[in-house]
Parts: sequence; structure tokens; C-alpha cells
Amino acid sequence: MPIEDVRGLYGIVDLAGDATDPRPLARALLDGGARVLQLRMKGAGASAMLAALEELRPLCRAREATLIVNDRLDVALAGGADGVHLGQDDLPLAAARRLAPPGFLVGVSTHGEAQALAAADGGADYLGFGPIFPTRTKANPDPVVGLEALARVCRRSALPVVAIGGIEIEAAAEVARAGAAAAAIIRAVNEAPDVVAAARRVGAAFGGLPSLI
Ligand code: TZP
Ligand code: MG
Repeated sequence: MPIEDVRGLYGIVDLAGDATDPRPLARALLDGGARVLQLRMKGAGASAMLAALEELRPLCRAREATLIVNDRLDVALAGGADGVHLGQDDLPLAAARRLAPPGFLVGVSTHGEAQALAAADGGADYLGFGPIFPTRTKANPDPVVGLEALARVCRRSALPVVAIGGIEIEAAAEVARAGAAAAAIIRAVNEAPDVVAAARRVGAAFGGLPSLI
């Protein structure tokens, strides 16, 4: 995918249980305008992740959306995803680059300016940055970084920055004004009564907004 596709809502298909069908949520996020989907299955084994990835790949291909796998480069490569999203405790970026083919996207979660700049220097394709606000979705989250740190990282990095953590629909415009390319949101979108409408509102918050930075 072109890196510019990391824009607006970065949808996360967050599956709590191994047996959950990922397609209804994925379809709703795509219908709501998400151009990127990440498969996130904390605690799941590789075969359950691969099975979910097999379901998601045709949906994303049909919409020309980018498909990223959280944490697991092996699953991402085996399942024909477009990229992987690595946390600070996952495979290091340099090692992932050695294994991944040219053009394969590698995003890195960062939780402070030093980590963000290190990931950019190390050749990440995009930066995750957060948690911007308090979140209950992630177990043991890093300390909240806030909007000002987000704005500083966006100013200092030439890479797209994907803001994450506790972002409400109403806060998406502030996140966009801070300079983020996209907002990765789990609870406020995936648990909204109307997921498609919630996703659309996030995309609209990023559309045509002049950066104040
Ligand atoms: N990484 C940092 S915060 C977070 C992740 C995966 C959870 C984001 O979920 P929510 O529900 O949008 O706070
Ligand atoms: Mg991770």
C-alpha cells in the first residue's frame, strides 16, 4: 500500500476470543471508510491468527485496503498481509526488516519521543504513538503521553504518526490537528452502537482539516 493510505481511521479488528468471526467488524470498518485494518488477537496462537487473516485478506483486497498484523511477523508473512505492527517487546525493527520482503510495511508502537525518533531512524514505515489518553483496552498500558507530546512527535518525524489510546470520536479532530496521520481506535469505534457511522465520523475529522502545527 502507499504509505499515504495510513490516513483517517486506522481500524483495529480486535478479537478477544479465538473463535470470533472477524468479518462483520472488518466489513463495518471498511464500510465506514477505513483504508487500513490491523488484526489484533492478544493471547491467540499463530494458527488462530492465520485463520482470521485468511478471512480478512479477501475483504481488504476487494476494497484495496491495507492489512496489517499486530505483533507477529511470521503470521503476517505466512498469511500474505501487507505489513506488521511491532511493539517495543516484539521482534526488533532491524530483525523484522531482515526477514520482510521489500515494500512490506513495518509500523512500530512508541510511547515517548525518544522511542519515536529511534523507530524513525531505524526505518519504520509509520509510527504508532500513545497512549494519547487513558485507555482500559490495553493491559498494562504505558503512561499517557497526551496531545502535546503527540504534536511534538508529529513535528519532528517525517513519517506518518498513528495516534492510539483512549481516543473518543469527539477527540479525533484534536488528534488530527496535532498532526497525526491517523487515529487507531478500538473501544469508541468497535463498541459504538453504529460502527459504520462512528468510523465515518473519525474519517471526517481528518478530512480537509488544516494542520494547526
Ligand atoms: N496500544 C496503546 S493503547 C491501545 C493499544 C493497542 C488500546 C487502544 O484502544 P482504545 O480502546 O481505543 O483505547
Ligand atoms: Mg505488540
